[in-house]
Amino acid sequence: MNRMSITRYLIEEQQAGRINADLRLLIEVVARACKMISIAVGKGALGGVLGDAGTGNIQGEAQKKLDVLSNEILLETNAWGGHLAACASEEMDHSQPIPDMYPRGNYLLVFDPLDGSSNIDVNISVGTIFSVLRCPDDVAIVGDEHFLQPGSAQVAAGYAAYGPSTMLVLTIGHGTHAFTLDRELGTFIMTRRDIRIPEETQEFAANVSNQRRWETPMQRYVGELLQGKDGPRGKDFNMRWVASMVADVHRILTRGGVFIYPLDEKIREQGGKLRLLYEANPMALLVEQAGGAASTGRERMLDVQPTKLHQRVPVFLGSKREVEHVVAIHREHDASA
Ligand code: AHM
Ligand code: MG
Repeated sequence: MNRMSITRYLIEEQQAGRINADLRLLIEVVARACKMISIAVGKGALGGVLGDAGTGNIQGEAQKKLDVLSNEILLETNAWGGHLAACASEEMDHSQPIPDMYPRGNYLLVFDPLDGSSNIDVNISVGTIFSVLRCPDDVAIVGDEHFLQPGSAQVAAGYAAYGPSTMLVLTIGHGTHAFTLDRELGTFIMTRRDIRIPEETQEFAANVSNQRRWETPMQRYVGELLQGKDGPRGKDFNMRWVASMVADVHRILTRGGVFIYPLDEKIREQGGKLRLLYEANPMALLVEQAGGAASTGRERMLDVQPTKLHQRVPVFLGSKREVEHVVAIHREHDASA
């Protein structure tokens, strides 16, 4: 059988001049870290990894044991290879430069080590999301400010989904490709090349329990979806919400759909629920590279200039026509306001 391992894929991309050796190593190391996290997630209660860590992160969220463990795995595996200048994470207040005893590289890695934490203890899919940026030249001490680059500057992005199978979905800016972990070999094998998200969809993902607090355009939008055939859209819509962004986005990359996490009154001050640098941006790049679209409702996601490491944004992404529809509804609303 002619199977394309992630190593072979990356070497061929390097030979084609699309990535250099350092970026190849970086992605291989992240993939290895994801395998380690996958093993820990898979052990569940038998591994003693479920439950709260008893600590909180800068976002005021209680950390789970697996949040902390996954963060440590990503930091440790990436510390010594010489490919990184610094890491930043959902679980750390500030970015962390590579320790002085190790060689320093030219890339910045930012990640959500275990996304969908509320699903850990109930045995539902969770994932790891990551984004790679270039460290600006001539930086002596790397700090949070160097991570504040728009999503269009990402040189690679991806996620690992820890579901019935473990998958790694990756883009280096040349299409979005999916790899499935062969557990016997311990190798990620390409199982979908050049994923294309259908442009039209009849499926949406939203936490509709927040509907009454959403901004007016989104109340209207979802209201119209729920009216189905009898409403202005003239067709029925199905709804799915895993509450693990990785799992919801993976479904959309597989069969289309639109994912929405709008601004609501409860989170207005924070600017949204999902974080720009390590949730929205990597997913936006993967989705755009698969022919979909990603927006804040008012701006292309990848054009947003970040001002804070843990900045939050409203998120609308997935099938292109549906995201365009969401953007049009925001535009009409803002024009009439
Ligand atoms: P987390 O990174 O702390 O797990 O939070 C992000 C998660 C996303 O995976 C998911 O889309 C969303 O939060 C679910 O939010 P809610 O619980 O409000 O439905
Ligand atoms: Mg998250």
